[in-house]
Amino acid sequence: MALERTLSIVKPDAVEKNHTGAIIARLEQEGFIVRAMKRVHLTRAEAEGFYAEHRGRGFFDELCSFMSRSPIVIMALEREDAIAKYREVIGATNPANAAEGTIRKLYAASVGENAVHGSDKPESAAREIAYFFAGYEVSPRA
Ligand code: IDP
Repeated sequence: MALERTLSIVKPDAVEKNHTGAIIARLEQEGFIVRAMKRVHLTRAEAEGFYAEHRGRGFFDELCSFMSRSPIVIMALEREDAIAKYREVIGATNPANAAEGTIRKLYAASVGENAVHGSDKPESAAREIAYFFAGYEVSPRA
Protein backbone atom coordinates (compact mmCIF):
# COMPACT_ATOMS: atom_id res chain seq x y z
CA MET A 1 0.00 0.00 0.00
CA ALA A 2 1.44 3.37 -1.03
CA LEU A 3 1.68 6.50 1.07
CA GLU A 4 -1.43 8.63 0.75
CA ARG A 5 -2.55 12.03 2.03
CA THR A 6 -5.82 13.17 3.55
CA LEU A 7 -7.18 16.52 4.70
CA SER A 8 -8.02 16.67 8.38
CA ILE A 9 -9.89 19.45 10.17
CA VAL A 10 -10.36 19.84 13.90
CA LYS A 11 -13.74 21.57 13.77
CA PRO A 12 -14.88 24.59 15.86
CA ASP A 13 -16.59 22.54 18.58
CA ALA A 14 -13.43 20.54 19.32
CA VAL A 15 -11.12 23.58 19.15
CA GLU A 16 -13.45 25.50 21.49
CA LYS A 17 -13.29 22.64 24.01
CA ASN A 18 -9.48 22.51 23.82
CA HIS A 19 -9.39 19.01 22.34
CA THR A 20 -6.98 19.95 19.52
CA GLY A 21 -3.86 18.53 21.19
CA ALA A 22 -5.52 15.27 22.21
CA ILE A 23 -6.84 14.74 18.69
CA ILE A 24 -3.46 15.42 17.06
CA ALA A 25 -1.72 13.13 19.58
CA ARG A 26 -4.17 10.35 18.77
CA LEU A 27 -3.59 10.80 15.03
CA GLU A 28 0.18 10.63 15.53
CA GLN A 29 -0.25 7.48 17.61
CA GLU A 30 -2.18 6.00 14.70
CA GLY A 31 0.83 6.58 12.44
CA PHE A 32 -0.19 9.78 10.65
CA ILE A 33 2.54 12.30 9.84
CA VAL A 34 1.51 15.97 9.99
CA ARG A 35 2.75 17.31 6.63
CA ALA A 36 1.16 20.75 6.99
CA MET A 37 -0.88 22.46 9.68
CA LYS A 38 -2.54 25.78 10.43
CA ARG A 39 -5.19 27.37 12.63
CA VAL A 40 -7.60 29.68 10.82
CA HIS A 41 -11.00 31.28 11.30
CA LEU A 42 -12.90 30.73 8.05
CA THR A 43 -15.25 33.31 6.59
CA ARG A 44 -18.72 32.09 5.71
CA ALA A 45 -17.78 32.24 2.00
CA GLU A 46 -14.64 30.15 2.59
CA ALA A 47 -16.69 27.52 4.43
CA GLU A 48 -19.26 27.48 1.60
CA GLY A 49 -16.46 27.01 -0.95
CA PHE A 50 -14.97 24.12 0.98
CA TYR A 51 -18.33 22.36 1.29
CA ALA A 52 -19.56 23.27 -2.23
CA GLU A 53 -20.53 19.66 -2.97
CA HIS A 54 -23.08 19.81 -0.13
CA ARG A 55 -24.80 22.98 -1.43
CA GLY A 56 -28.53 22.30 -1.71
CA ARG A 57 -28.62 19.78 1.12
CA GLY A 58 -30.81 20.56 4.11
CA PHE A 59 -27.92 20.98 6.53
CA PHE A 60 -25.72 23.17 4.28
CA ASP A 61 -26.57 26.50 5.98
CA GLU A 62 -26.16 25.06 9.46
CA LEU A 63 -22.87 23.41 8.44
CA CYS A 64 -21.37 26.60 6.99
CA SER A 65 -22.46 28.71 9.97
CA PHE A 66 -20.88 26.18 12.30
CA MET A 67 -17.62 25.92 10.35
CA SER A 68 -17.21 29.72 10.30
CA ARG A 69 -18.23 30.22 13.95
CA SER A 70 -14.73 30.09 15.45
CA PRO A 71 -11.21 28.88 14.53
CA ILE A 72 -10.40 25.44 13.14
CA VAL A 73 -7.12 23.55 12.84
CA ILE A 74 -6.40 22.16 9.39
CA MET A 75 -3.83 19.45 8.63
CA ALA A 76 -2.55 17.58 5.61
CA LEU A 77 -1.81 14.09 6.99
CA GLU A 78 0.25 11.33 5.42
CA ARG A 79 0.25 7.56 6.05
CA GLU A 80 -0.22 4.32 4.22
CA ASP A 81 -3.90 4.03 3.27
CA ALA A 82 -4.47 7.41 4.94
CA ILE A 83 -8.00 8.16 3.73
CA ALA A 84 -9.61 4.89 4.83
CA LYS A 85 -7.54 4.62 8.01
CA TYR A 86 -8.36 8.19 9.06
CA ARG A 87 -12.08 7.58 8.58
CA GLU A 88 -11.79 4.44 10.67
CA VAL A 89 -10.07 6.39 13.48
CA ILE A 90 -12.63 9.23 13.48
CA GLY A 91 -15.72 6.98 13.29
CA ALA A 92 -19.18 7.50 11.82
CA THR A 93 -20.47 10.98 10.91
CA ASN A 94 -23.07 10.77 13.67
CA PRO A 95 -21.25 10.17 16.99
CA ALA A 96 -24.26 8.19 18.19
CA ASN A 97 -23.31 5.59 15.57
CA ALA A 98 -19.53 5.88 15.98
CA ALA A 99 -17.57 2.91 17.34
CA GLU A 100 -16.19 3.02 20.89
CA GLY A 101 -12.81 4.72 21.09
CA THR A 102 -13.14 6.65 17.84
CA ILE A 103 -12.43 10.38 17.87
CA ARG A 104 -16.05 11.29 17.18
CA LYS A 105 -17.27 8.94 19.91
CA LEU A 106 -14.83 10.54 22.34
CA TYR A 107 -15.19 14.22 21.40
CA ALA A 108 -18.29 14.87 19.24
CA ALA A 109 -21.66 16.02 20.53
CA SER A 110 -23.94 15.65 17.51
CA VAL A 111 -24.11 14.80 13.81
CA GLY A 112 -23.56 18.48 12.94
CA GLU A 113 -20.95 19.33 15.56
CA ASN A 114 -18.87 16.22 15.11
CA ALA A 115 -15.35 17.34 16.06
CA VAL A 116 -13.42 16.45 12.89
CA HIS A 117 -13.51 16.36 9.10
CA GLY A 118 -11.75 13.86 6.86
CA SER A 119 -11.56 13.48 3.08
CA ASP A 120 -13.74 10.68 1.67
CA LYS A 121 -11.75 9.72 -1.46
CA PRO A 122 -8.45 10.55 -3.21
CA GLU A 123 -9.98 13.18 -5.53
CA SER A 124 -11.54 14.96 -2.53
CA ALA A 125 -8.26 14.81 -0.60
CA ALA A 126 -6.36 16.43 -3.48
CA ARG A 127 -8.99 19.17 -3.90
CA GLU A 128 -9.29 19.82 -0.16
CA ILE A 129 -5.54 19.96 0.48
CA ALA A 130 -5.14 22.37 -2.45
CA TYR A 131 -8.06 24.47 -1.10
CA PHE A 132 -6.15 25.24 2.10
CA PHE A 133 -2.43 24.74 1.39
CA ALA A 134 -0.02 26.02 -1.24
CA GLY A 135 2.15 23.36 -2.86
CA TYR A 136 5.31 24.35 -0.98
CA GLU A 137 3.49 23.92 2.35
CA VAL A 138 3.01 20.19 1.73
CA SER A 139 6.31 19.51 0.02
CA PRO A 140 7.47 15.89 -0.20
CA ARG A 141 10.61 16.63 1.84
CA ALA A 142 10.68 14.73 5.13
P1 IDP B 1 -18.43 13.21 6.83
O1 IDP B 1 -17.90 14.48 7.44
O2 IDP B 1 -18.44 12.07 7.83
O3 IDP B 1 -17.73 12.84 5.53
P2 IDP B 1 -20.74 14.14 5.25
O4 IDP B 1 -21.98 13.33 4.98
O5 IDP B 1 -19.79 14.38 4.10
O6 IDP B 1 -19.97 13.45 6.49
O7 IDP B 1 -21.24 15.53 5.83
C1 IDP B 1 -20.35 16.60 6.00
C2 IDP B 1 -20.61 17.25 7.33
O8 IDP B 1 -21.91 17.84 7.31
C3 IDP B 1 -20.63 16.30 8.53
O9 IDP B 1 -19.35 15.99 9.03
C4 IDP B 1 -21.46 17.11 9.53
O10 IDP B 1 -20.67 18.13 10.16
C5 IDP B 1 -22.48 17.78 8.62
N1 IDP B 1 -23.73 17.00 8.55
C6 IDP B 1 -23.92 15.83 7.88
N2 IDP B 1 -25.17 15.39 8.05
C7 IDP B 1 -25.78 16.29 8.85
C8 IDP B 1 -27.11 16.40 9.38
O11 IDP B 1 -27.99 15.55 9.15
N3 IDP B 1 -27.37 17.49 10.16
C9 IDP B 1 -26.44 18.46 10.43
N4 IDP B 1 -25.18 18.40 9.93
C10 IDP B 1 -24.86 17.33 9.16
